[in-house]
Amino acid sequence: MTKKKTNLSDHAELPDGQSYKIGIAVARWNEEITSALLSGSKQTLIEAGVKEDNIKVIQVPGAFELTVASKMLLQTESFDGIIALGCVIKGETSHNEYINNAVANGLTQLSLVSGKPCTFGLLTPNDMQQALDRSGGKHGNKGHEAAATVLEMIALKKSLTEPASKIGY
Ligand code: DLZ
Repeated sequence: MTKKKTNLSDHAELPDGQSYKIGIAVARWNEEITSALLSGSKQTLIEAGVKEDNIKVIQVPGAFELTVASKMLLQTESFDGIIALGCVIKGETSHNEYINNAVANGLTQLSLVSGKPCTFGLLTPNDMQQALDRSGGKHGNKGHEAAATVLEMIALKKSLTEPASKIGY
C-alpha cells in the first residue's frame, strides 16, 4: 500500500545547488513563525550547496506584500527562483482568505510570466498551534519544503533548457 504523502521533503532528494541564485521574501507579520520558516529554508539551501552569497533575503510587512517583493527580486537580480514565506492566521473576519488567495494567485502569475519558480511558503493555519506545528513542529518545517521545491523546479528547468554536453560528436 502506498504511503499517503504529507510532507514534500520526505520524498525529495536535493539537487546540487552550487550554481543557483535564490531570493527569499519573508513577511514580518507573525515573526516568531516566519523566522522559523526562514531558518528552515536557508538550512535546506545551504545543505544543497547553494552559496550564502547567492541567497538574498528581503523582509516585507505582511504576507500581502510577498508577491510584489518577489517581483522586485526578479527584476533587480538574476535569481533562478524565489521562495515566499509568511503566515496568515485565521481570525474573526475573512481577511485570511483574501490575503492567501491573493498571494497564491500572485505567485502563480509571477512564476508563469517570469518562467521562474516562485514557491508558496505561506502558512494558512486556523490557529497559532497549527502554525507552530508547521514551522519546526510535528508537521515539519514548510520553509524547508518551499526551499526543496524551488531547488527541484530550478533543476527541472535547467534539465530542459541546458542540453547535456555531448562527447565525441
Ligand atoms: C492585516 C493583516 C492581518 C489582519 N493579518 C495578517 C496575518 O495574519 N499575516 C500576515 O502576514 N499579514 C497580515 N496582515 C497584513 C497584510 O498582509 C498586509 O501587510 C496589510 O494588509 C498591508 O497591505
